[in-house]
Amino acid sequence: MGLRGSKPPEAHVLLLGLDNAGKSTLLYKLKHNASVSTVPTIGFNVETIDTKKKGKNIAVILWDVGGQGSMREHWRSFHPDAAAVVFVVDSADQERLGEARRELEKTLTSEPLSGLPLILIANKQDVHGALTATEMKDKINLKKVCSGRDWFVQPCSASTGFGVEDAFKRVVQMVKLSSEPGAMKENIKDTVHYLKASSRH
Ligand code: G3D
Ligand code: MG
Repeated sequence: MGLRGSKPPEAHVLLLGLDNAGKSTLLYKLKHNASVSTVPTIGFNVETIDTKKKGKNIAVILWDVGGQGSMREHWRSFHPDAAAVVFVVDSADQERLGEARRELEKTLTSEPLSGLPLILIANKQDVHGALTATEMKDKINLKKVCSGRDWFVQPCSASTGFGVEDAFKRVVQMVKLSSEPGAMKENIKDTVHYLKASSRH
């Protein structure tokens, strides 16, 4: 709404991670402060949250692209406009930690994401036996994986809400605002079109 040019700058944030990590739960907790029962995401969920950064209005657009294998190839299509990467890990699922780490490394080697800040969400802290944020950071060897970029590990429970606001504040603090806010790039539009079409089936 409003006059062209009066729109606040937009920051596109990719919410990535393996399936079942808690991305969709986190997104809806953040947006609606609600526990929505999630189904495995086919296609994507996107939500805009209006907030302020250094006293200026900005719109944070969170893209929750499905984490399942077949969807992962589409992550790449969302990269060019990204201002930050939020990578969600299930801290209680140590069996898949190696897989999560490999996926994270693969994601971060993507050229359009080079130098972007990474916020790692050590999710499901409410589950007994979950790795702490520090344990997670060490097991993933985050310092090495994230060399050349800002990074932060946030303990969180998307179910209870613990750490959710802090995670968002950290994202806002760390996002790099594009000098050209506004329109999505063509390839993102194409991807959105594709995903909408495929989720109808
Ligand atoms: P995804 O979008 O990353 O694939 P979802 O993951 O948000 O769909 O969550 C997958 C499952 O993990 C869901 O359970 C969800 O309720 C649960 N979950 C997400 N975050 C947390 C958390 O912080 N703590 C706990 N205990 N569970 C969480 P179901 O049973 O619906 O599959
Ligand atoms: Mg999901």
